[in-house]
Amino acid sequence: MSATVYVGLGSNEGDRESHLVAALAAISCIDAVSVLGCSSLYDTAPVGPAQPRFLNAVVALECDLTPQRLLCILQRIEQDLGRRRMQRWGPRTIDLDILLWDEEDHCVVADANLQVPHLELHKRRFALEPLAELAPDARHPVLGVTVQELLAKLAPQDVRKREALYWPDMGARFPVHEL
Ligand code: A4P
Ligand code: MG
Repeated sequence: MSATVYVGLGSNEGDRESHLVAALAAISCIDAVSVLGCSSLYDTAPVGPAQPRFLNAVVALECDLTPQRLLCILQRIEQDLGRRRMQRWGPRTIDLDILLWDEEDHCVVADANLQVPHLELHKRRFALEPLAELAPDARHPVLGVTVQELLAKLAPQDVRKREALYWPDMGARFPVHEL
């Protein structure tokens, strides 16, 4: 059964926008996945250890894969784009996180290597702000509140919308959740 899946993208090494665009291009080539929408780009202060600022975005996907299969493919894309896993939460060319899985059977995943919703999602303005562009009314299946309700409760964080050079402008046209 097809699911609507929200994936967070982050980069804080090298040409950050090019890494996000390359990841989006690779995601759009995955069999059984189609891209429904992209948020704007956000320039964000790092959460966790001191490191360069991130560029973050969220994409909405229609996906006929299992969560584990999608994770495996996203990790392969991270590797192909030069991601080296050295320090947890450390600088990276690209990080791809499955944020929400909007489908009856899989909306909560609690495997050793995969937790969906992403365990930090509700604390992170750098993920929730772009997600709210695409799916303000999507409900966090564990906390039982919507994305915009989570955002309303969150303390301010340094998250600034940024003009895109190459990243597509697909978010403003529709909230994906209403499709
Ligand atoms: N994993 C479990 N659940 C998921 C999921 N829902 N999506 C596992 C993707 N992966 C998931 O991730 C470690 C392991 O998480 C994976 O092997 C996978 O099995 P990783 O990408 O290897 O390492 P990481 O990203 O350094 O660790 P982690 O815990 O995933 O960190 P996060 O949550 O990705 O946070 N500040 C700003 N402003 N913007 C950012 O994008 N990102 C991080 C990293 C920290 N601070 C940031 C940002
Ligand atoms: Mg990660």
